[in-house]
Amino acid sequence: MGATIDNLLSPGLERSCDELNSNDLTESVLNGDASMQDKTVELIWNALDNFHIELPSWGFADTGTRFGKFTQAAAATTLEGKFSDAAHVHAATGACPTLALHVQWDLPNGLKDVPEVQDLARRFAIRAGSINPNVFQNQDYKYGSVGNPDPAIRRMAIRHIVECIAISGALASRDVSPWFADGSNYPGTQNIRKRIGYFEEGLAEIHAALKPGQRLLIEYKPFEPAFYHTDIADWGMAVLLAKAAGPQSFVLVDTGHHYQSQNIEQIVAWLLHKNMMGGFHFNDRRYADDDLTLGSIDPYQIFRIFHEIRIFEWEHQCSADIAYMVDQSNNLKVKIEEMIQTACTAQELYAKAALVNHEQLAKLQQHCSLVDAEETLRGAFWQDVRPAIQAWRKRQGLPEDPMQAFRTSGYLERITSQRGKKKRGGLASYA
Ligand SMILES: [Mn+2]
Repeated sequence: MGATIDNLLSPGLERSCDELNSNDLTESVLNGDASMQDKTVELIWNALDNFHIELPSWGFADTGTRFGKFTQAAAATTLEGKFSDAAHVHAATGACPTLALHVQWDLPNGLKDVPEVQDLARRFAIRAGSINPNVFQNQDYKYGSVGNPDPAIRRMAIRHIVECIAISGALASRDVSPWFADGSNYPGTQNIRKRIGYFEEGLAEIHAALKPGQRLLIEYKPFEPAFYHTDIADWGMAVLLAKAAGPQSFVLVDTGHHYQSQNIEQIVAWLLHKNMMGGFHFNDRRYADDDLTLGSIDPYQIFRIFHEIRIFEWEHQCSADIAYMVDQSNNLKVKIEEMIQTACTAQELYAKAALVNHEQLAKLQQHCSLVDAEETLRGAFWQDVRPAIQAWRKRQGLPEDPMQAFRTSGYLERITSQRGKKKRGGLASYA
């Protein structure tokens, strides 16, 4: 562990807002301040060199709302299609080298499907990412999975997640991230404490199956589909269960899984402080778990989360071991375009967070210079990082405009025609 806040501080530092604002990239360019511009570009490039965000395989398939779904001719119907689509997003952005897999949808035969996934990963140069068990879809899970009062159902759920750990091991992917829909809809219908015990027991057994280096990421959600109580409803419950499970267990923060107005970056700060921050499922929302495109509603929220991570890393002089993943469900935008938009937005917001002057901020916080501290944060957020990101892309041999490059590649037209024909053919056979 490196420098602490205290030994980074030097007394008597107070800067005016005007001085702080002179850090603005646009202004420094206008003033011909080449060194400031170079430093800003260097910060952004270093940040992007080390920033990756994992795409969800289900983001390329036809998914929808609980009221129905609007299908797209170009949506992937096979795992090969999902890998191929993900490879195009990565080729356009350079930010998405891994694909999260959902066992029930992508590996319906479990371990037997591993060779096919390995083959696809090689062919498309996209690595298998986090493995997502499914203990919420089968009819057996009507009253819960690991929290079900029926020991046979609990056993079935545990066995499934243990198999997912084996799949993850075989694919050399690191994280297994179960989400539990477990809960109840009416007061008095379930014993909440008994179910806590089932989760403690079940997760400990699951944890025991982890090999060295593997991680179990526990995701929480306050409500939906359960509307009275959810067994893992918030980050505190997730931390306690992860701690009870064992040292390779961490918490997964899905940005859509919070009550309105909850301070998510504070949760992130706590998880970092307690060394329990495992990963993110990024998405945006206006009301509940809306699964909208990252940064589409509140980009400042995502920036603030990235800032908490960056300042933690600066204080500890290390990089936090966090899996950045996308978990979105979009059925209106063109799916691949939405993923390119997501990856680019994530890069922009991460780059902005990299521009916060941590040394200056620490001093201002220590002196309770409220306006100046806040302006230090806001100043970074409002910088236009896009020219520097464009330059980074050029240096990486990536297209300078990822969306434009994708649109001119002809890929969308090709898959729309090929997959559309197959789908129409499929429907025709029922006629
Ligand atoms: Mn999620």
